Amino acid sequence: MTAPQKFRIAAIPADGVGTEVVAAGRAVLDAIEARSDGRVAFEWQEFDWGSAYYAEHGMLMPEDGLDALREHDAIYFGAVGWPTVPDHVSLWGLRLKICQGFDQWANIRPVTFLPGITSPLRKADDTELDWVVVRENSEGEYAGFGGRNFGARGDKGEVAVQSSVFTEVGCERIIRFAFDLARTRAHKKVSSVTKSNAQQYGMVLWDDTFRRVAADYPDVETESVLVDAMSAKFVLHPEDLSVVVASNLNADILSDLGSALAGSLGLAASANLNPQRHYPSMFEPVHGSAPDIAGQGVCNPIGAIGSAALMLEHLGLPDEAKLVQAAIEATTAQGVRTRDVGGTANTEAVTQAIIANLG
Ligand code: GGG
Repeated sequence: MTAPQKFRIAAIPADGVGTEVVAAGRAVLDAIEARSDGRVAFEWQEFDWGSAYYAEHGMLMPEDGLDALREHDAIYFGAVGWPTVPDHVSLWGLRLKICQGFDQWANIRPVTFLPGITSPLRKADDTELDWVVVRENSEGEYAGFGGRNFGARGDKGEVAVQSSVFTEVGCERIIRFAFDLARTRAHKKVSSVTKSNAQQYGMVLWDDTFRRVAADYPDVETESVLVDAMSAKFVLHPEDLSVVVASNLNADILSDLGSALAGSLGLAASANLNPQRHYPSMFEPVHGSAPDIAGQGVCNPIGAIGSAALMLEHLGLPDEAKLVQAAIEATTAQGVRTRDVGGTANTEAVTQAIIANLG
C-alpha cells in the first residue's frame, strides 16, 4: 500500500455554534479518510481561539497565531462573535486578522437550491438556482482605515471617519478571478456590483477596471449593476445571474440575501482563498456564531460541511468534494433537515445522515 496523502488542517471552531459545526465537518472528513483505504489522511491541529480566549488573554488569538497557522495546508473555521466581546473587536481580532494576514483576497460564496428545501424564492422543488458570489476580501470597505476623534465622548462632538480603499491591483485581481470562474460555468456571465453613482472614487475605479478586464473575456456576458438594483434582481430575476462580483461589504450583504433566498443562512458555504497559494486558505460557513441557539445541538451543519467540500476541492481531492456535496443533496432530499429549513432533525442527525449518504 502506498503512503497516504497527508493534509495538515488547522481547526478554529471559535465561538457559539462554530464549535458544533466544525465538529460536524470534522466527522464528515473523518468518514472521508476512513473510506479512502489509506490514501488520504487529515492531520488536525485545533486552536482554542475566539471570545473565550479573549476573556483570558485580552486578545482573540496569540500575537504569533499566524505563524502557528502558516505551515498548515488549510484552515477550517467555525464562527466568530459573542455577546461578551464587541463585534468589531472579535471580527478584527480573528477572522479578518487571518483573511488579511494571509492575503485571502477571494471569498467564494456559492448559492444553490438544495433538493427538498423551499424558500421565499422557491415554493416547490422544481426550480434551480446556481450563483457564485465572489467577494473582494482584502480591502474596500474593510480596509480598516479611519478613526474617532474630536470632542469628548458624551458631548456629541465626536467624529468618526471610515475610509474605503480600492486599489487597481485589488480590483483587477478579483474581477479577473470572477471572469476565470465564469468561464468554467454553463452560464458564462459576470455581474459586477457597486454603488458608483454615490461612491464616486473607489467604486468608479472598480467600474473602470471591470470594463477594461471584460475586454479580455469577449466570450463572457457582462453587466454592471448598482447594489440596490442588484438586491431587487436577486429576488425578481434570479435566473439571470451566474457569477456576481462585488466589494467586501456589498458582497457580504448580497450573499446573506442569496442564502436566505436559497432557504437559510445555515446552508451557505464559503472559501477564503489566497489563489497564489503563498499562504493557507480558510474555509468556513457564511453564518456567524448564532448565540441564540448555541449549545442546543440544533444548528444547521450544512454550511460548514459544504465548506469542507470546498476545502477538499482546494486540496486537490475533487472526487471526495463531489461525494460530500452529493451526500448533502441526498440528505436534504430525504427530508433530514434542521429546523431553520423546516425540519425537526438536530445537528447530529443531519451530520450522521450525510455520513451515511457518502456510501
Ligand atoms: N463564519 C463566518 C463568521 O464567523 N462571520 C462573523 C462575522 O461577523 N462576519 C462578518 C464579516 O466577515 O463581514
